[in-house]
Amino acid sequence: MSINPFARAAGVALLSAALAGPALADVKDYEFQLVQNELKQGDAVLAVRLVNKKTGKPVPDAVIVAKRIDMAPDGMETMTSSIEPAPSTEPGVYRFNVKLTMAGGWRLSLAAKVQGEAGTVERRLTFKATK
Ligand SMILES: [Cu+2]
Repeated sequence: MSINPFARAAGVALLSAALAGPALADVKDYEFQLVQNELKQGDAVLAVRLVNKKTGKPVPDAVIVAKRIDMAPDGMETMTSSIEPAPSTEPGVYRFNVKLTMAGGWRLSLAAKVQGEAGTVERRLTFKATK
C-alpha cells in the first residue's frame, strides 16, 4: 500500500487541528462593537472595540484590511465619505477620523485580520450623525 506523502501530511495537519480542539479560535468568535452610536455631524472620531466573544476580552493589534462608511441606513449607499485610521488610546479600541458630511444614519463596514487567526473578521455597524 502506498500513501501519497502530501495526503499524509494533510492528514497529520487535520489531526493536530482536531487535537488542538477548543484552543483553536474562529474568526466568528471576534466582534467589532461601536463605542458610541451617535456622533456630531462634521469631523468626528469613530471608535470601535474588537472583542473576543468567548472571553469577553478586548483584542489588540488587529490589522484593519478594509474600511468604509456610507449612508446605506438612509437609502444612500453610494454616499460615502472619508475614513482614516487615528491613534488608539486603549488596547482593543480602534479609532478612525471620519467626515460625517450629512446628518442621519451611517453604516461602518470593517474587515480585519486578527493576530494568529486564519480568516477575516467582517462587520457592518450602524450609527447616527446628529446636527
Ligand atoms: Cu446622505
